[in-house]
Amino acid sequence: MMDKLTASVGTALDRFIAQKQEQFPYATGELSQLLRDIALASKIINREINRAGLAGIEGGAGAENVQGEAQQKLDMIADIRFTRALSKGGETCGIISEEVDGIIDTGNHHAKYIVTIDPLDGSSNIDVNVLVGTIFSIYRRRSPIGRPPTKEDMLQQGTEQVAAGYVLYGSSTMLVYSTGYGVNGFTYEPSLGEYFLSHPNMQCKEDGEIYSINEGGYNTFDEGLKEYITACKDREYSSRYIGSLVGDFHRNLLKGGIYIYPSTSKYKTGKLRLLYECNALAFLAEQSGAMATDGYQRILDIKPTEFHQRTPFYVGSPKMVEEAMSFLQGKK
Ligand code: AHM
Ligand code: MG
Repeated sequence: MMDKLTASVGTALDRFIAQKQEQFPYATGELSQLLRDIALASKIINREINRAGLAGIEGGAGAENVQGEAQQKLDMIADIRFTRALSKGGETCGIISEEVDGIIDTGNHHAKYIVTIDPLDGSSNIDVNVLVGTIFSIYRRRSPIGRPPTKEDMLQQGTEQVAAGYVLYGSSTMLVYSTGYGVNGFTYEPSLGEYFLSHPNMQCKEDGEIYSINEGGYNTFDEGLKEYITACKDREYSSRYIGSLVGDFHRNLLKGGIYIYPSTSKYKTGKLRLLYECNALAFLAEQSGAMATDGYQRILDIKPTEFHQRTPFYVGSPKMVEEAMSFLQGKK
């Protein structure tokens, strides 16, 4: 496919985006600009995260987000930075953010695109200096150009994504994204202030030996899932759980494995959000040969009804996801 043909390691992100645009003669450059806006905002967040302890901006801000979870200061900073970058960039007409209840109207009513975003996922990990991430999806608006974004623009099925990605603020910072022609990963070089292609055409292994799940909820898991976990233990698979979705997903993408956030007694429909966590990662998963379901159906086929709706999430190497689903559904 297009992305796979020209990608060469070391290419700067800006150049890579420009090359991709040239391969599509009718492309207007708006999506390219939007991706650049996200990359720029991520660089600013990266700077804030790296100096979080020093700047005394670590820790809770004393407020709660729309889902009643303690908001970290950096959550809010990330939300503001991304909203500002997307608004000023001019290509996005509406945003759904984890940190905000309703639609964020950027005022760019002539813009074509919608963005759903978790500006800082895994933010409870900041206090303990563990990696965090940003997750985003991009859709084309459904409503006519020139008007404010609508609910229908925002509640699109995952199959409608035109691009999706994440930024991993880890031991190095990476931007991983797809426009539907494979998945490419870029590593940030802070002294140059630029992302460079380091992981072209990322492919998830068909099978793996790592399972990632918060086993604290084990007693409330469905019986079938308990049996799957037991099967993983019987085979002495490795258990790895960072508690930062982007990090757990990224590791499994590189090494093979499965990540599960199931239905528990605390989170009956799972904890993760369809619009700005699961759909983006499901898109990347499928683009890399991995699989993403809610245990019963494909994540990308779920028709969203609410902005902040949650779903159980089974994602990773296809053989592992299929087996976990068989156990869950009592077929094994
Ligand atoms: P957040 O968006 O409020 O940060 O929550 C999402 C995070 C994921 O990154 C992670 O996989 C999960 O919550 C961990 O939850 P738990 O502590 O219940 O295992
Ligand atoms: Mg979050």
